[in-house]
Amino acid sequence: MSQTSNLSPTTELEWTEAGRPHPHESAVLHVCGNANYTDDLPELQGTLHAALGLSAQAHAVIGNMNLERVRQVPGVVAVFTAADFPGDNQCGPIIRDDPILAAEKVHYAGQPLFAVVAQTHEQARRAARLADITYHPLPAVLHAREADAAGSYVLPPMHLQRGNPETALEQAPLRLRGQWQVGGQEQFYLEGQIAYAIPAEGEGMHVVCSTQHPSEMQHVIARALGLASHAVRVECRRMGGGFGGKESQSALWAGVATLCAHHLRRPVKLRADRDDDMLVTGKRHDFHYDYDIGFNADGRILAARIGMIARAGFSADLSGPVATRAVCHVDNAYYLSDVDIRAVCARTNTQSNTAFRGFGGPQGAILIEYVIDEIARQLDMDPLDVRTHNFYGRNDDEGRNITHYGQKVADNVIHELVAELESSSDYRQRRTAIAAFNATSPVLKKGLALTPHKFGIAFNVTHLNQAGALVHVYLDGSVSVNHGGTEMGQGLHTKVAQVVAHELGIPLSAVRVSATDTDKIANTSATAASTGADLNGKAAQDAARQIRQKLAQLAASRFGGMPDQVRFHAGTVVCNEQRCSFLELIQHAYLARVQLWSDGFYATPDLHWNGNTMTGHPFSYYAYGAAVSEVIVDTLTGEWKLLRADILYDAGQSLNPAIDQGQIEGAFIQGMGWLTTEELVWNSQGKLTTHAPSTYKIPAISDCPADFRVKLFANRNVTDSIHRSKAVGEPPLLLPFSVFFAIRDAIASVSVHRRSPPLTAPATAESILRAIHAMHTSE
Ligand code: MTE
Ligand code: LUZ
Ligand code: MOS
Repeated sequence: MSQTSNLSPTTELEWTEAGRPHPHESAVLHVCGNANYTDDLPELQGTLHAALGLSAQAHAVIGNMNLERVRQVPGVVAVFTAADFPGDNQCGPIIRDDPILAAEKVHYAGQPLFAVVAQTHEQARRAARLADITYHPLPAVLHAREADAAGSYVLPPMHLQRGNPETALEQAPLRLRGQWQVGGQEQFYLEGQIAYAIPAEGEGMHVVCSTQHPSEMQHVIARALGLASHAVRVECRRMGGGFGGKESQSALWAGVATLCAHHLRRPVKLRADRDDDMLVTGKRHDFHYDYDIGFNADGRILAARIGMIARAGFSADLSGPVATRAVCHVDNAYYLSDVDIRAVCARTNTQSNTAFRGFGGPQGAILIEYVIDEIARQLDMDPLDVRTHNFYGRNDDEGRNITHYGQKVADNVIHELVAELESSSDYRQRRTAIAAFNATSPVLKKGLALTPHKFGIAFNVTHLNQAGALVHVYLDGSVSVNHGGTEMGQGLHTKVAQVVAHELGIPLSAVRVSATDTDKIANTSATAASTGADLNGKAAQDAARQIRQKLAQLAASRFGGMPDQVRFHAGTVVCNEQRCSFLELIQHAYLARVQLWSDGFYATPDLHWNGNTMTGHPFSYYAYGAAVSEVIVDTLTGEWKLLRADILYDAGQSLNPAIDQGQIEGAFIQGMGWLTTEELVWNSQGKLTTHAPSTYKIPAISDCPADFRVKLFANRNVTDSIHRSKAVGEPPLLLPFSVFFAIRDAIASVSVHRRSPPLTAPATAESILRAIHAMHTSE
């Protein structure tokens, strides 16, 4: 599928386990089916299985909950409701507005009301359908604009202003106003939500679950059961994908499984089937925009007034930081001098929307790309030229390098990166060739687009930017690492192991990362915001460095010379022109009673944020990228295909170019699904009707372009990140903006005028056809 990438090892590193394209640490286990996910663990004797009973109504007071028929199903052991929590029935990650099991009222169709525990998974699922529940319906608000009109929000509105947007808008020679929207997206991790709760001694609890945030699970469970945190141990070896959907919303499943296990003192597993998973959990926020833009004849944006409505769903969950990230990404790669941005989190009677790869960043950035696409059509310019006219200034261009929230862009490479991609992708020649093709092809139309991105790296909630690690060196020279990050397929454990191997000068095969475990590292942050390797890599480096320093002192005392001149290299220790193996030094250290394990800690420096003024320095650095996509659209059916995609991504000095390439490809295809085929549909009663792969279409391998060229941009982080690398998890999700705008470009070609196709996201085949129809009818 993929072709080239610059896999050359980094030059500056003298020992290169970091920076090399090592395979994922579990690659062999993955392909052999031997990697253990939570549901693969051997079940303990006496294990019971739980299922959830879900609300049939979107908004109602719960009348009578008759669970007799549920209890009578053969195999059923117990039924639990909100009243059974000894502690706090609450899983809201920031604000406590999120019950684990609904009490008194239901706020969306699909909200869990009770849990039934049975001998088998199948029995529990069947029983859960048999409840007799009466509801006293309340008016349900299902649409974001409806909630906005009613002023119904889950959080106070946000506002950011810079310069004098009113005057700048009035004085701008040209003006563009409108509304637009992008849809939500289901995370569709292949492994669904699951928790396995095992009672431990006393009232203790050991919970194995699929979560990006073991510490948060520990806290939710401890509060729900009225226990101290030290009584609850949460463990996760790996997830079969999280994509943000297991950052906060694994808590409901962990909370319910543990509630059942607590009362029954037996192990209880709660595994969501796909329909329940999609009906219960929140998704990417759909966004609804109002924009008013002032610009000039060169296509330069002079002023912008932007309103964003994020559909939060029934509770706050992570909507606050999601909306903040959206506000901080409406600039994407462009300098916006005078802006007025408002963002609200609309309260609707639907699932509580949550983190999803990009975390509001894509929803912020795509709006300005849409605006630029509109400006280009209005001025009859190539959209790429409008883009480059609006880029942030180069780093020495004082005045055009401060973001609307006040952070200086000190690492801008977008000019060079886009120039390189424009040339390597033959953008201009292909533009001409496509125009010629379209002129002679009445039904099939091609389209082309290049879109850039700039993505801020760090949790925008400053205190979350911390991490811890433990490194243990054993007497056979093997090394065990544990850190607060979780593995969801993104290759975090591989990268952290590479950092430790590099630090100790040993081969990667000598290092193993063990399961994330709240008994090992306390008070961890979610593995999110693409910061997994930045934070945990630095923490593990800190731990490994402390061990290396002790070993260096020992080597110097044995061989002479200075400790800081001791070299650890390829399993060998070189000191004062003498050498011994790492293993010999370890054994010597043990006999000399030197500590061979250490903890490590890292807190990202120089971050601050004022939530009231929405200004500060929320990001450690920016990751840049750009993509060129070429599509072909069948104007009679609305079907289309991505023919070729060229990507250039700035991973700084990549920790692992092979893993980064996989992340870029995966994010690109996932983002393409969001903007094209993935459509969430709720019926007029507020029930999600697209709750299985039969009705919700994620991309398949056949949707990947036959010609897919992914390259890493030669760069080095100016910020002191781990080995000067840059994050890669989320930013490439913005690259398939180019697919959406290429489709729009193809549609525009059916009209001789350069008019704007009315196209919102997702651009499903139906909406593509509607846009084509509109182009014909209004000609
Ligand atoms: N890659 C895989 N294979 N599976 C995932 O669930 N999640 C993404 C990204 N890449 C994800 C993934 C998201 S939402 C984030 S925030 C990052 O990985 C988290 O990991 P990192 O910080 O270690 O990059
Ligand atoms: N901020 C952010 C967050 O930028 N990304 C996240 O994933 C996140 N999660 C929780 C709180 N703030
Ligand atoms: Mo990723 S959305 O920050 O889990």
